[in-house]
Amino acid sequence: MRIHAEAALLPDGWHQNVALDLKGGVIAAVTPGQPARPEDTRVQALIPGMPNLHSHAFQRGFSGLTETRGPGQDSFWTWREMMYRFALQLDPEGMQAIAAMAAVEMLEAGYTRLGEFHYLHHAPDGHPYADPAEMSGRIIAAAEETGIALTHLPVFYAHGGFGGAAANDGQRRFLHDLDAFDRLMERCQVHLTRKQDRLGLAPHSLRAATPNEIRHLAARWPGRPFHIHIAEQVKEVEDSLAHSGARPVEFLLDQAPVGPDWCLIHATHLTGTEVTGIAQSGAVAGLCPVTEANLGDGIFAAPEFLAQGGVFGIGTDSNVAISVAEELRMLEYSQRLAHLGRNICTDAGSTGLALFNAALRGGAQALGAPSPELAPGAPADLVALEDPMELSHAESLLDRWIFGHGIAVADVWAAGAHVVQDGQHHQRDLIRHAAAKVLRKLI
Ligand code: NGQ
Ligand code: ZN
Repeated sequence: MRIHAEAALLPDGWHQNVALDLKGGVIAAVTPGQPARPEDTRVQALIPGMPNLHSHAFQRGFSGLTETRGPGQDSFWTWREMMYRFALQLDPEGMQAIAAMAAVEMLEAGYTRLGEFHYLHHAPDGHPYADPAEMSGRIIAAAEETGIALTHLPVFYAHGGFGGAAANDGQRRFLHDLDAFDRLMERCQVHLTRKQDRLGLAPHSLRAATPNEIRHLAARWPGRPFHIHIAEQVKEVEDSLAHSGARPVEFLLDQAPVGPDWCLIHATHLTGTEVTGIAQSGAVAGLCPVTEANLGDGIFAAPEFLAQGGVFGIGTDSNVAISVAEELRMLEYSQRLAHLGRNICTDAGSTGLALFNAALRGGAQALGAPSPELAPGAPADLVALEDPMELSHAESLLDRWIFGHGIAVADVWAAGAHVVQDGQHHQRDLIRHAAAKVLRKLI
């Protein structure tokens, strides 16, 4: 089939009147300067699909339901208590229904690959399911149902604090030792059958995994996407200093073989030396600006990191909101508020374009995925934006989408399948109905 775009964002920038031939889920040819043919699917502006490098899909289930003040001072840690209560109720069917809803919303937002950092492994009583990858299988089924590409990241979670402290009861569904985790990984490989899917892994954090365990996992599964939450909260930095005398990122860089396969999720609280250390390691900073704002985490050192060639991507994390534009806007606006300046996340030219291109590249690196680009041989993961004002000024389109009014995702192709049309996923009603049924029971 052939798509005709009035404008398309190719690797070297915007081009007019671009014809794209798709074949077998892949872009076969890209030809600028072509008139539209009657049989073409016509769109205004075509861009590559964005990777969502960090999500906990189940948390979509309580989006907007933790915004009420509790008895004391609310924080990340009081939010986590509520999140654990929700997590303890979810069965495999509920997991699949909510994950599918989240995936529909991700595709409708312009994300075409999901990096699912998945730790809700066991039955509510803490015992493994007959298939230890039962819950992973539900995430994989949700991705297959909706068409989104998946990099599945089973989480290794063994402890409740620095130094191998015992886990608490609210964490009982998350826990493995290294042998059991090995079996989980092997079962995940059996569940993953689509060619676009990948398997990585994720020690949850320095609170949940010891340096020995992290090193063991990195050696056992080399070359796979390797994610870890790090330095998100001030308390985490203080606990790390109390335990080892080192800050979390300082400690990790010293103790583990951090490199380009790694993705450091949040990396919010950094010294200048830590910023340089991450940039030089080649690891991706996994930024989740909307969730980080929602949870009161802090502001990432973006200008310093970018000036040193640091690579970043974006994730929807808690899925409190699911939007490519909002993540990139929050990333830039938090910098403007902190530094009292404008157009901070770019050296020159369009801020929207700089943010978008950087997040595409970093997201794909973090998820072990082919580079998302409108070029022959790339996966046909495509997003069409529509401008109701028909300004046909492509150079400003990403800025207007991210910072302005009215630009919307109209169409999405995932591995060549036209899964979103007129802004709606083709299975939206069915999937919404199933998720609504689960949530009415749970909440
Ligand atoms: C999570 N979420 O695993 O879902 C974490 C909270 C923790 C974020 N960090 C739990 N945003 O870090 O202990
Ligand atoms: Zn997270």
